[in-house]
Amino acid sequence: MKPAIGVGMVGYAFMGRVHSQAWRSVSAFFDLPVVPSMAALCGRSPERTADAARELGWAAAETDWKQLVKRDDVQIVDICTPGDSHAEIAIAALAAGKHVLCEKPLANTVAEAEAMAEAAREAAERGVQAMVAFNYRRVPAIALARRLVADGRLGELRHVRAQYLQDWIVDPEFPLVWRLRRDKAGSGALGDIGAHIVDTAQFVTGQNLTGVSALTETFVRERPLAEESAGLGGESRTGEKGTVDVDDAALFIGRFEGGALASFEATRFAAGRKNALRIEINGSKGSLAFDFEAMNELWFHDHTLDGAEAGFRRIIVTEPGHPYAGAWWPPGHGLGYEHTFTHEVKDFLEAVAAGTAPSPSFEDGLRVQRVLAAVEASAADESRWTVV
Ligand code: 4PW
Repeated sequence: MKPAIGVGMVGYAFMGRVHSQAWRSVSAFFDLPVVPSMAALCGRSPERTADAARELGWAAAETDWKQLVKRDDVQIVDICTPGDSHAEIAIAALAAGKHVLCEKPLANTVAEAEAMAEAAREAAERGVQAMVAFNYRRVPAIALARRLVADGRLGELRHVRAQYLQDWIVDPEFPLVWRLRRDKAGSGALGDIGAHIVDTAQFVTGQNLTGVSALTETFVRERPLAEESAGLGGESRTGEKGTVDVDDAALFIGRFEGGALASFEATRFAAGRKNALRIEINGSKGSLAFDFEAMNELWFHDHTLDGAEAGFRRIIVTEPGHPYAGAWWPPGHGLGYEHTFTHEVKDFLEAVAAGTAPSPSFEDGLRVQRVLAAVEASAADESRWTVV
């Protein structure tokens, strides 16, 4: 019998549901040194939390996260709340000796993220681990892309082109859900989806951004108010209107440590694009391209081949030798969005069991937070805009 490790999760909306699916399924597909036991789910409403716990497979329900982090049957705290509560919960959980998995972006401000990274450093000395949930790192094709870059197959990196395109708020009558409120989410498209492409680009290249220059815009400045809990579906409206105080879109350019030039575009106004997290990288020896809307595919061009034969070829990333893929279905039987979270908790559990630092760390989350803050500062600085 493998030892069990108790998990307590805070939040049960979209992210809570997909994390629950990961905790439920991970042991069935991966041979892990520990088996997660879904000890307790925490939410504010007693009835709704109890219903969600039953539906999602949690043994108990709590209505106060401070109680959750004290429970003896909880060794891991999984934070699936909006960004405004990440710092408080994560720091308290780490202080209580619980390993922490925290949704992205790590926090709503650099100051909060710094405090979290500090708490994680201190906890690591006591053998307590912390990880930020940038799930797209665990798309097999993205992990393969990183491997190709690390193996030198792209040579010197020249260009990184990253986009995250969605369209769920094109309608001006779509309500002011928490992801569109600065007090809850910290920023708009920038923190919610821009954070993912910054992390993905830094992960795949193995390099950090050294600077950015940015442009942001809020296209729809007033929207119907929504109930606090409303998510991507815009479930409820209250009838009144409120001001949108975050960006609808963020565009920025940047430079990587190794000299590659980068462009980033994060928007929820790309009509027709549903969840198009895309990255293309061009190097001296080759290029690669990925689009989450075809998440089982990675395009690779080997520029060292004879020009007559070279060209982008499509790799179906479902072979046993590909990252994560071998644990699932026979080649060609693709994976979906939820698998990235199963891979995330698999890697996290392995690190916790081995007593090693999981990746991405809170330090990595802080690094992304600094990029987001730099984008906002650059966008606010109109003196850098050249009028034509
Ligand atoms: O993390 C992101 C979310 O906050 C997700 O990957 C997609 O965009 C789905 O919801 C938002």
